[in-house]
Amino acid sequence: MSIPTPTPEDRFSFGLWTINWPAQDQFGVATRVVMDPVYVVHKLAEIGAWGITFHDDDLVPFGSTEAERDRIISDFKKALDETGIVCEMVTTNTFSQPVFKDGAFTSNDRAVRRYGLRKILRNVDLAAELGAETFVMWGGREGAEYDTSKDYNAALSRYAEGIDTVASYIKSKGYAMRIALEPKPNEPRGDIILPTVGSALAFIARLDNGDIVGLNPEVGHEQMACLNYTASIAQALWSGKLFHIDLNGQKSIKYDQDLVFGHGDLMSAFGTVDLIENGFPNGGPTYDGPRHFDYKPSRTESEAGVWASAKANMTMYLLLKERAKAFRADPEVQSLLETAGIPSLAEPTLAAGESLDAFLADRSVFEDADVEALGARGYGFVELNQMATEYLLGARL
Ligand SMILES: [Mn+2]
Repeated sequence: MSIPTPTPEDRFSFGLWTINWPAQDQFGVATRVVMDPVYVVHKLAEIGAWGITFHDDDLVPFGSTEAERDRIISDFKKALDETGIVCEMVTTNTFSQPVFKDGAFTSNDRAVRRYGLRKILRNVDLAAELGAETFVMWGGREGAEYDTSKDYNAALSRYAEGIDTVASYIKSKGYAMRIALEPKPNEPRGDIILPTVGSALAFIARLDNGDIVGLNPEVGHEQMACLNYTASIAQALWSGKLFHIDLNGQKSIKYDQDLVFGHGDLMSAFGTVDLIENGFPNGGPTYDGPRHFDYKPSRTESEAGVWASAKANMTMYLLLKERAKAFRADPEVQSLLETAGIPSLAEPTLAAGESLDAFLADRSVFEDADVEALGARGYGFVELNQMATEYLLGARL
């Protein structure tokens, strides 16, 4: 196995806030300088990336004049044109400034909610101008530290009102763009509204304009809630709502680490890439969107380390992709999948045309069933998983 080289055909994209994070944290000041976005675009092209994404404030510093904003955007567009880097997604920062300390759409202050809505709508226009097809919304400050401080019923209604308003704006403008909500359980708020993929799916089902609202699940965010990222994106796929993905690494339920993809739970990353690249074993909905990384180069890294870590994300993905393809292609694996009952799971439990009466009358199902024999069956899941691990480690080629 050699180290693969990423190309634009792989459709890897990076948030401007990821590689350009100056590495300030709760306990320390920045250890790097913020780079010019034009330089970042050129560097991304150089290392084989395909796309870039940003929050409005990553590109245009908060409080810039209209003239400054126009100049920055024009320079950025020129860099995109020169390099062929695609701006595939845009998102709005409704969490950094003091005005959003209690959230944007769910702030207890109505004037803040109205201000936040305008900031987002202005950014929708910019996203459309740059050709972005996905508009991500991560409500990092939509939440609370204390149950006494938030009327969750009203907050959910205001959240829905906000998302529906943005969605209806997108439709009214005829933009070819979809909204992707990004769940997260906590951080920066003590608890965030829409903490998991499951919560967000239930929320979207209640929206008036939910047809253009889906999800942007992030590896670390699900894992912070001790959930299985692969299973979460699988349910988003099953629901027709996997609009975008944020790949990174996380080691268990602690603060949001934003490590390089695969540098957290490697086995889970293998499962994720296997699903994205190879689809469900029995077929079904697939993901064909960008392979987007939302990681942070560790605070210990210099600029050289920033680009090394950016490359590491892409290399990890390509290595896992190669391993997952080899795993699926092995006839021995196919036979283990058969033993495990994977193909059988795709068969409907009731036969075609079988009535409930006929089912209830079939004594072989229940009354005469050999429950002991059914219980004695081995599924061979461990052998299957060991096989996957051996492929992952390169012990099998
Ligand atoms: Mn994160």
